[in-house]
Amino acid sequence: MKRLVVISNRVADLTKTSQSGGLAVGLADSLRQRGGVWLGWDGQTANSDENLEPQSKQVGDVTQITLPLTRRDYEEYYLGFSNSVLWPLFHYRLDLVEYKTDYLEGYRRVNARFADALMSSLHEDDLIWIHDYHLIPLAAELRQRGCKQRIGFFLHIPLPPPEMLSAVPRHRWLVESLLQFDVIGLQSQTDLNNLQHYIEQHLSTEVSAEGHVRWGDREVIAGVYPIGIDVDAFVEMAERPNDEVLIETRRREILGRRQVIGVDRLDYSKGLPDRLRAFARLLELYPEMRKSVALMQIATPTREEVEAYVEIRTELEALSGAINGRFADFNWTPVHYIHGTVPRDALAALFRSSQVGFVTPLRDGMNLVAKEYVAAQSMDNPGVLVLSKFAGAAEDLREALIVNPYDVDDMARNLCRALTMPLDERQERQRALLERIRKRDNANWLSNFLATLEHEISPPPLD
Ligand code: ADQ
Repeated sequence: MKRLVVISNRVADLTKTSQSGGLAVGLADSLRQRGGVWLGWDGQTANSDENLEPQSKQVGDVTQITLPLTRRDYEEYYLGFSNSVLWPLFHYRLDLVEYKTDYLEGYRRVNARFADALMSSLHEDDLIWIHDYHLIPLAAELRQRGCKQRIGFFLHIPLPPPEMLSAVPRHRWLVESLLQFDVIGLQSQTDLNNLQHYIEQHLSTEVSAEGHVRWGDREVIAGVYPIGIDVDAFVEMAERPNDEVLIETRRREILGRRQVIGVDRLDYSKGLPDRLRAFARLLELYPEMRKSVALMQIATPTREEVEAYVEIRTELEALSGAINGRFADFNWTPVHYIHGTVPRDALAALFRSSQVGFVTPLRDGMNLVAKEYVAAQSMDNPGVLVLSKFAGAAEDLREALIVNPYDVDDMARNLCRALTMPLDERQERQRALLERIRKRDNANWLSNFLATLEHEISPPPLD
């Protein structure tokens, strides 16, 4: 088995167990099995250019290499090009793009520094796997330095249609950089179609039905590898009693109240304002629902130095206050808004005790919360997933109630349908959804991607 070299913007904590969940843990397990290297930013900003040496640390068979960024790198590469240009653009939000030439320069500079730091650690037959939008030019930088190893790329976020992609200055350079990878992994068929259309329209190159692109003397494979979760670990966590959640659940049961749950990073792509409006609309359209249901929205702060994130926070606080002001009674608060993070075991228990998982992003690469909500349900009395049609997960999770996150009335009606759905229909949907998330779990994602990278085996077709 070849050694694996993973590069991502941030390096995950390699000492975490599968209970902590998430993609990082799956990748860390693969690294431990194969041995390898994980390289990324250490999360620190250095005050000067003098102290930018990579730091290397051995954790079992894995070498962890971290790099600091200067304050300027952080502003231009991370806050700037990555999160004020690529993130909004790739989430179809041209209105939020804030482009500056300095951002692009910073982005190229940091990618070049990542390449410099990596070159001396590479072995001849390593497999290199680069993650996400922060590092699109990294393969090109490595190739310029003579790297001949196979390099894969996985984009965790959506890839927009060519009409949008071409709004970013130097878009052609960006896509040509992508074609320096051997394998380009995307979350959904929509993303793959968008990439194919761009390549055909702007680079006048054909993409075969299997996703093969001939680019110069290189053969590149683009494919769909939907990311998943470690289902068993999540089921186990959700089944474990959690005293604090249990007390709240009992209280709700005594009062005959149901709970709708939303859990997200506080990001404008997650559709939170319209989600809250849809909940208010439910109370308006179906007055009998008042006092018998509440929405718990947990939103973790993120990227707070970018203006658009400050605005979304202010908007949500005002909205939840307004809804509570309008509908609350002395013994019932309709919206329970938590600006923070909840430990994963409590989260799993909260999913299990909530009758509806309300996942309504305006655009999302996949959305793992949708899969976690399904994994957490009991078969005796499962809840219902209400899912945006613009989440990558909606291509697969067809037994969810699929909604348009721009249509508040549609979301309110589907919330009502979820809250009144008979047990046998809920069980039928749950059975199908559970099978789907098991079929496309975290282990599957890893092995399919690595099979293409290592042996050029195409991913299994989506059904
Ligand atoms: P994210 O945008 O972060 O990921 P998501 O896929 O939902 O979105 O993953 C979030 C993870 O963080 C989940 O495991 C969730 O439980 C956890 N989490 C989120 N909010 C939390 C909170 N308030 N408290 C505790 N835990 C919380 C990006 C892309 C997605 C893609 C993933 C993986 O934007 O589309 O699915 O990467 O590729």
